Amino acid sequence: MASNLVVGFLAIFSIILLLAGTSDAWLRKPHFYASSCPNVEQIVFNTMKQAVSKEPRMGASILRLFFHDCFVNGCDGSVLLDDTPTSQGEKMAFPNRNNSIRGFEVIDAIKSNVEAACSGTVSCADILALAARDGVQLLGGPTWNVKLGRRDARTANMTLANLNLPPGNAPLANLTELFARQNLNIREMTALSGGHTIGFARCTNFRDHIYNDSNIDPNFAATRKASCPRPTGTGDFNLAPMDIQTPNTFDNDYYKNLVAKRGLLHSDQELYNGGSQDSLVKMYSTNQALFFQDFAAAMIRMGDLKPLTGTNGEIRNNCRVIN
Ligand code: HEM
Ligand SMILES: *[C@@H]1O[C@H](CO)[C@@H](O)[C@H](O)[C@H]1NC(C)=O
Ligand SMILES: *[C@@H]1O[C@H](CO)[C@@H](O)[C@H](O)[C@H]1NC(C)=O
Ligand SMILES: *[C@@H]1O[C@H](CO)[C@@H](O)[C@H](O)[C@H]1NC(C)=O
Ligand SMILES: CC(=O)N[C@H]1CO[C@H](CO)[C@@H](O)[C@@H]1O
Repeated sequence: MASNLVVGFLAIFSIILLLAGTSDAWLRKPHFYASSCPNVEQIVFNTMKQAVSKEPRMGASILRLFFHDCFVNGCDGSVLLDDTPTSQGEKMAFPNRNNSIRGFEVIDAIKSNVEAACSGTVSCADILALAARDGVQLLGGPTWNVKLGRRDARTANMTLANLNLPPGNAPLANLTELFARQNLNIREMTALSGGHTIGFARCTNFRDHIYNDSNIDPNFAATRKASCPRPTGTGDFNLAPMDIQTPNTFDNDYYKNLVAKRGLLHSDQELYNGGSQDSLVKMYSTNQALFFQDFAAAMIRMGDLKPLTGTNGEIRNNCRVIN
């Protein structure tokens, strides 16, 4: 009897410890809006579906938007804020500027559809987290449960965006450090980089790699040079697919390309250049299921970054401006 009681207490006690110990106790998965906005996931999905069928690249652009939100003070919708005369947003940070990050109109459309159904309830940060998940799935990738309950920042920080967002010419050590800063390990970094199986990059971001680096397939380099002239300032905005085979399909081609030395960015090829990530890249290149599993898990971890919860922040009425 007495020992049963002790065992029971121990069990309850360890459950409490477990709950207190999980880093994600703050977000109720995934039913945060179950009574306040029961259709939110459907509304986001339907609007994303329309946007992606109109322009498949939008799935990629929204995924990147979420990444750039989370790496600057957590997933708090800060990246969505426009500049105002008195406060600078993050849209002019170097990795974001000149409309390199895009998809704001789609987020606006989702927000207005969500507001029509449940006014003043769902944060822009949560909308972005859901939309990124849906974009990946709509292009053929994995899906996952998005933890909800984030609130929106009342500030943005362009300086921090410049410091925290990885540049396309970064070496492996720098990439590793930038992800470690966000408590993401190197395996999670390599999995998340698989986001580059969709979307496009500008000549200005891969010019040096195709003209100056030697760890690149010469035929691939020649193909890319055809639409990315050498002199700076010429064709800077010309686009190339991050995955030369299927830029609108979320698959494991990114890793196959790295193994074949067809990474588009210098930073991409750093993951398969004789270093610590070679074996994982090789594994993902032959095991898409493993990549999908790791990618989904890492997206959830990235989505957990420094959330505003409770009464912190706000639920923005318009994703571009604070209330
Ligand atoms: C590992 C470090 C990373 C670096 C250095 C990097 C860098 C870049 C660069 C330079 C571009 C092209 C931007 C342009 O030319 O306008 C790009 C595009 C993109 N990135 Fe990353 N990125 C990284 C990680 C990630 C992660 C973690 C994700 C998402 C999970 C992601 C998703 C994307 C997507 C989807 C695009 C294409 C966007 C579009 O077509 O609109 N990237 N990235
Ligand atoms: C923005 O981030 C930088 C770098 O962490 C920090 O020094 C600065 O105080 C931040 N600015 C604001 C307005 O929070
Ligand atoms: C890599 O990190 C070092 C040290 O922080 C920095 O000086 C250098 O500019 C970075 N290089 C790139 C290409 O980001
Ligand atoms: C390649 O390297 C040379 C020498 O360091 C440099 O002048 C040039 O700007 C680099 N980039 C390209 C696209 O040639
Ligand atoms: C290629 C390029 O960088 N173009 C523009 C990007 O945005 C800055 C700031 O607005 C402009 O000065 C550049 O000309």
